[in-house]
Amino acid sequence: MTAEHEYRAGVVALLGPPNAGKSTLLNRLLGEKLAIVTAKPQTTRSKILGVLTRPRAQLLLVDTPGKHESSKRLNRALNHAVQEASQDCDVAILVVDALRGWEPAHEQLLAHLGKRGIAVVAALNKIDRLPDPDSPRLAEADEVGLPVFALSARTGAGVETLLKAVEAQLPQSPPLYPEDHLTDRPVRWLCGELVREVAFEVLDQELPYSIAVDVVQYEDHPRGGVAIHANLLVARESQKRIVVGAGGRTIRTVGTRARQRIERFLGEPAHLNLFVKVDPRWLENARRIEALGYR
Ligand SMILES: Nc1nc2c(ncn2[C@@H]2O[C@H](COP(=O)(O)OP(=O)(O)OP(=O)(O)O)[C@@H](O)[C@H]2O)c(=O)[nH]1
Ligand SMILES: [Mg+2]
Repeated sequence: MTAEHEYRAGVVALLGPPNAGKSTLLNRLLGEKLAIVTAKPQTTRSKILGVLTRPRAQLLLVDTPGKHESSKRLNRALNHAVQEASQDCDVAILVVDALRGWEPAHEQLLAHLGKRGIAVVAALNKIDRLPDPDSPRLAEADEVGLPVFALSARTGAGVETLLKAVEAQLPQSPPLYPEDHLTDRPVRWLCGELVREVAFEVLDQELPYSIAVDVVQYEDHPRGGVAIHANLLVARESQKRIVVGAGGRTIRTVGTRARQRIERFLGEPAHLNLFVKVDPRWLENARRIEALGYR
């Protein structure tokens, strides 16, 4: 058997600035929805590992939060997740928004990865939004000598080419997870993420970034399916009023939609109870941040 027929496996980190499309690309690569995606930056708050098993290679894909400048404790936790991911990976995919181009965050990430000798490729994402799809501009990544892959995480165009290139960079290894393994995240946590996703959608412009979902109970329901009790944590009383809405209308909409999404995800009935709680210090409270899985 020649070397090129050996199986490969390793960790592939998706890195880049907020809103570049890392989570969309993760979901596209997996063909499943693991990470939540919204039009707002700072959507992803913790590392998520998704397992993609292919005929010749297994990719352990790590989605990360966008890289941030601020020193708020939550942002420090986010950046810590980025740092960890970029230390522990075999290949890094730097995700670039084709409309925004190469940004300082890419430069910082690249410097960090370069020091560790990690293989890096650039994914020029959102080419479906370029006026002229034949002329994706990624001069900077080209100049720093990275292989560049123009693609659209939304449509899937160009994604297979990227995958092949990434596979080729992985170390030879047998698969590291069983073939049917999808993620290291508990289903309970993923359900909380679906609630957070719906809250982002329903509250749209009004939503404070300082919202978190804490799944406090997740168990079999006596009449079948699962019973989930989750708290939506906000920082202030005024934010609670927004999330609850007039006569509780907003939180009911969130609850209904989230339940439907959870049922689709689980493939069984869900009984979802949502409560809105004011917890003024959660943003600054490291223990809570850790308890909520953001580290
Ligand atoms: N048109 C288009 N939109 C995309 C594409 N990929 C992502 N988006 C959109 O870009 C926005 C951000 O996508 P995310 O996947 O949440 O970005 P992210 O890099 O994970 O963002 P953070 O988690 O906040 O760092 C969402 O509105 C996506 O629907 C793409 O290929 N084409
Ligand atoms: Mg994300």
